[in-house]
Parts: sequence; C-alpha cells; structure tokens
Amino acid sequence: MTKPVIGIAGSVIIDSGGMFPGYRRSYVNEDYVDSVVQNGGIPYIIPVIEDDDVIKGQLEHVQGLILSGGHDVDPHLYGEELLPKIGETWPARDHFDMLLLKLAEEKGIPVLGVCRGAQIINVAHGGSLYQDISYRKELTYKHEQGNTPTLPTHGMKVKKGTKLAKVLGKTDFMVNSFHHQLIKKVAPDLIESAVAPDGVPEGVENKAGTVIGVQWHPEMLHRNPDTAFMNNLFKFVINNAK
Ligand SMILES: [Mn+2]
Repeated sequence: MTKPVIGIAGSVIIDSGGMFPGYRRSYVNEDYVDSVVQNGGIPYIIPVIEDDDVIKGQLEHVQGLILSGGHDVDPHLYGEELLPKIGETWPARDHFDMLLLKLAEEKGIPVLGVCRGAQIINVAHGGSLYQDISYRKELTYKHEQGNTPTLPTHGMKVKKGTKLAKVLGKTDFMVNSFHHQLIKKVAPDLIESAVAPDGVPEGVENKAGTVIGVQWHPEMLHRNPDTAFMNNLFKFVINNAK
C-alpha cells in the first residue's frame, strides 16, 4: 500500500551565523517530519509562496495537511491594530496558510494545526486572539515555558464528545506550551475542544471533524513515553488522508 503524502506548511528562517548571513531559507522543524514518518506518512515540506495558483498546485499534491507553528497572526485579520507586545507578523504567510486550509477543507482532507496553526484556523473561521498573554485580564498561567520541548508544563482538559477526545483517547493530561498569543474568541462555526486550567482555549475543530487545531506542540511530545498518545494526532491526519 502506498503511504499518504502529508504536506507540512513551512516557514522561512534567516541565516544569521552561517555562510550567507541574511539569506532566507524555507524550512520546518524536523519534529514535524519525524512525526509524519513515525506514524506512516510521507512528509513533504510546502514552502511559503505568494502566488495563489502555485499554492493551489501545492495542495493538489498532498492527501493531508499540517499547519506548523511560528509567526504571530496579523491582527488586522480579526479587526485589530498591532499592539506593542505582538511579535513578528508575516501577512503573506497568513494568506498562504489560510488558502491551504480553505482548499483542504473544500476537499475534505484532514488538517492538523499546531500552535500558530491552531490560531490561524481560529482566525480564518472568524475567531480572534490575544496579541500577547499580558492583554488577558483573567489570571493566566505560564504558556511560554522556555526550553525542554518534551516537558509537559500545564494541564489540559479535552471536552468529551469532541473529535479531539476521540482521536487522543484521553481527556485529562499535561502539555508543553510555547505560545505568547492566546485564542481569545473561538470562531462561531468552530468547536472549542480543549481548555487549559486558566480557561484559555487550546483546542479548536471544525464541525465536519476534518480539521483539528491544538495550541500545544504534539510533534515535540510524541517521543516522550509519557505523552506518546500525541502520535494519535498525526495518525488522525495520516489514517484519514485522501
Ligand atoms: Mn498553553
């Protein structure tokens, strides 16, 4: 049986200490690549492109899609100006990710959004974000844990009856956390599937059950035996690929 091709939407890293300072390089973190291989898929990195026809062509070659982490989402997409504590934005990448998502949803191919990927799913569907943790008035726990990507640092409750609960087979566990932006308002046509102990929404999914977004990093947790069930998120994309 041929394994399904899973596209991992990429980013750009700028060479700082290498041979070509300032050079732009298309990339994804290898954890995403490993997660796809380990769970039976064929990973393809999809470089960020600004040409819609090329983006459409990119999506035609994959049977499942992963939206990876990175840049802050442009607040203009949810009706706000940039506040002082926002990080780096890249509107062209937002457009790229959102077009891939739209096309994937139209085709009904499975999508996993990780961190920024979950945030872009929420914003694409009409939800909003806090531009930085400090803008949330309620008590908010630490969501930028620093190093040790495999270490879970805060709790997570998955809502029973959601696609996420079915996929993970668990509803109460610990996750890692590397985000300074938070989901504020969950999009009206999405389901809030997971919530952190401080009430921050950390999981969203579409009603069709083809799109799952999580604000933590399952690709960093999948090799930790305590959180090996995070592999199920990649199996969701790979086993439903079409
Ligand atoms: Mn978190």
